[in-house]
Amino acid sequence: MTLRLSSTFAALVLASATMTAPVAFAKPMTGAQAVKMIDTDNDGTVDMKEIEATASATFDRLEKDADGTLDKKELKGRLSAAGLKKADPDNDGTIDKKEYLAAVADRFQAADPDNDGTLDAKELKSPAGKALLMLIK
Ligand SMILES: [Ca+2]
Ligand SMILES: [Ca+2]
Ligand SMILES: [Ca+2]
Ligand SMILES: [Ca+2]
Repeated sequence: MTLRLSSTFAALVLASATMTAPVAFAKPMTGAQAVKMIDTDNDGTVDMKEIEATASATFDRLEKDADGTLDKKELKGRLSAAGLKKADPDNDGTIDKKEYLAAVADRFQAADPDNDGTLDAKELKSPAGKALLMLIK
């Protein structure tokens, strides 16, 4: 009984700690944090394969109504109207996974001015890098 009570208490403390934490989450991610999140092989940079894995998981997470495409509502805050138009070559008003990954690849290229096929923390912190992160995080 006592044990149960104290674990309930612990859960409450944990919950309130989490409630005060969002300030940290609300801050924009630093390049280094972004690398850490995406860099599954831990070499300190993110390559297209790692980005694609993250993007693919994000697509599935955003795709709430499971119709196979992301619509304007599902993409809210990630793509501007102009960005959506550009990412939608078949012009059906929604982004399927192929279109999404193509848009991600586009932004990856834009964020990789030294063209070495990987993005380091500095490149991810650039405006193009941020645009990429906004699309896939
Ligand atoms: Ca890596
Ligand atoms: Ca959908
Ligand atoms: Ca489309
Ligand atoms: Ca690079």
